[in-house]
Amino acid sequence: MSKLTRPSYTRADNSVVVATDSMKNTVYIKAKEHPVTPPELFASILGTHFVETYPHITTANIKIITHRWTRMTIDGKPHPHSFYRDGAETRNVEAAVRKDGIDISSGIAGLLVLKSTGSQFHGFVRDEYTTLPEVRDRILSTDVDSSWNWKTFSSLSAVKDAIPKFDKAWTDARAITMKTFAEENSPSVQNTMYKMCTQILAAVPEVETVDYALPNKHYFEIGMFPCLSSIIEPPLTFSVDLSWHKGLKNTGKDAEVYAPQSGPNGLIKVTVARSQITSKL
Ligand code: AZA
Repeated sequence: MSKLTRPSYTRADNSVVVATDSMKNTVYIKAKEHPVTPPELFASILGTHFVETYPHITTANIKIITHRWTRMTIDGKPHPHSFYRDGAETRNVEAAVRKDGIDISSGIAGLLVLKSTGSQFHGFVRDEYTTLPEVRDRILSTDVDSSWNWKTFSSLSAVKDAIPKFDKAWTDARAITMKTFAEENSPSVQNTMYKMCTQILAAVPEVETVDYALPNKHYFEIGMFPCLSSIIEPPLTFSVDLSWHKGLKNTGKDAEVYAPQSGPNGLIKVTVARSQITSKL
């Protein structure tokens, strides 16, 4: 909390509070008066309003979440006024607007992806805590949460100068994420997410750092349950396959039926900064 708004928390001095209800009204009015896209621009307009209107407000933190409304295709033609919610994916923007500059982070969240092959994970530490088998072919699935953090903008007018760059960066980051996920024979989530970061840094020169947070959403063939085997005393050879039913084979090369694992699963994170990899770009 800033020094100037601290008395509202410590001494119940509401004279420094801009009511949350007024904030809500401000969002509606600014949305009527200004463009709301790209979200980076609208976040900067809103934040600038707060720091310019209230001398004691030093930073306005704005978060915008954009949901996917995709136009319906009816009888092969785009419908003029009907849309559907196209998945849980969102485009997110966070702006910290100060009197002397604007920091913007743009991102994608909730993009659920799965590939049925073209992913491996082996060579990792094996010790008395390890049950995960080494695999050279696995299902890879994750819920993409990615953000790219822009160099500080000096003012709202610097954000306005950059308007065309925001949609392009989002399109590029989304395409890079999907293409790398789809085409690469991934040796690990760690390495694949690093490659995504370096490509986004190369595609968007105004971005300084890129973050990914990817949960590992495991799908195991029925017959391979490391989580179950871990509760059985060694040797860890316990398996529940389908052979009990007329000798059905569903492991290794015969695997066709897989079950998603409800967790807990790993969450793998990375931040790559341009300054760390400049020589490689
Ligand atoms: N990285 C992966 O790609 N897969 C995994 C990991 C990991 O660190 N841990 N379990 N499965």
